[in-house]
Amino acid sequence: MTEQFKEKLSMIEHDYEALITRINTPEVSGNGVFTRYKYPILTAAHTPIAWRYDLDEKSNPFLMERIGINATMNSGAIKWNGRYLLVVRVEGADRKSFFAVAESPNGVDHFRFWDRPITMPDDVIPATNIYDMRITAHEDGWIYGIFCAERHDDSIPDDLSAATATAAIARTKDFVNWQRLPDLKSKSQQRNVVLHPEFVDGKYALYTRPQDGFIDAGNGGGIGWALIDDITHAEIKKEKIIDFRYYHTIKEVKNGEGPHPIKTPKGWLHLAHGVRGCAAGLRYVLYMYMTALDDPSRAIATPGGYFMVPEGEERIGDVSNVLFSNGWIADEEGKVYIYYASSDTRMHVAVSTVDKLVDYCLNTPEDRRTTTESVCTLNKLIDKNLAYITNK
Ligand code: BGC
Ligand code: BMA
Repeated sequence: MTEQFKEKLSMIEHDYEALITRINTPEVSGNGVFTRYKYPILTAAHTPIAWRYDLDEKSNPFLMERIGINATMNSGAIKWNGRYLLVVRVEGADRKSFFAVAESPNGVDHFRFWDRPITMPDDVIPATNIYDMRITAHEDGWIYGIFCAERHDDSIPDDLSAATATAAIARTKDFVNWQRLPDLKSKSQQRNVVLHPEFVDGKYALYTRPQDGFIDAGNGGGIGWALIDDITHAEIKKEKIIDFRYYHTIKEVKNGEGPHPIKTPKGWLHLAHGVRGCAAGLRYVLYMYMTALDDPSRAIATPGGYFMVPEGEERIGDVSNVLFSNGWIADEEGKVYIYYASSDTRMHVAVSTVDKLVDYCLNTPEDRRTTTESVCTLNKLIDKNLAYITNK
């Protein structure tokens, strides 16, 4: 190895280690509901050097990157053997996404990728692209990953952008070896399908998102719910909408379940994304809702408006104006780590607690869907506060 090559390599390694071991710090300001952390927890630069460089001076004398990594985003999350694991959607410069595990000892920094990406077995008809895995440690003992499998829509051969979205299902015990099950059978296309962690009426339960076309949620109505007899041949026979979309709300155009809901004594806590159209394109924000403990498909709280929106640098990226979350971790002590991606580019964490999120859901006024009603809701709080201040 020449001195020059050695020096360049050691600089790359030094910068990489500095990035991985950078301490993350909570932001001081905020709305009291959650606390954002200062630095993104994963970026393309966090992917291992050995994935990007050919480290052999003979075949790579200029020590250039050979394989470009474009983004690290929409990640599933789970606490596993005391470690915080993300199953990251890594996207190469070639636009193909793949899954890779990144692990942290504390959930907020030191995220380090495992040596290799996941080799996901294909279904009978191989997909062109796979992305956005939701992880569920199910009470049947398996850890499931449900993700979107995208293929060209060959019924429209002349349109190179015509595609189909299907929910793919795989399961694992160690995040290295995955058993691929047949894709979900459904009358409509599906993205954002999530497995509920418990059996419901003795069956597997899925949050679904029926859609008219590849992009268009159309008459799909919103987040759906379906019970599945056999997860090894999953088929939606009956589907009902449990979280509807409405005109002039943050989820007018599309919505989709985030990670699987968190069980609390007061009900199931849900995190989802809502999409609306505007002159700048689609705007993706996060929102929450709660469902009943004895029936996870029955809404008991629907706080109005968004929970989180892109802020600052989060607003800019490959697909700007997007927050997307498909992973969160509720710790033993009631802390909740919300993992979210900004603008299809990088991963972040915000921290809250189960108690705060339940309080947020149960006490945030609903969206009553007109200006008049919103002002009315606002005045109620002002009246209460004015009375409180006068009586003090
Ligand atoms: C992209 C996804 C996106 C979907 C719909 C896919 O090709 O990879 O990130 O959600 O299209 O726009
Ligand atoms: C899709 C999602 C995500 C992505 C978002 C914005 O519909 O499934 O993959 O973050 O669009 O591009």
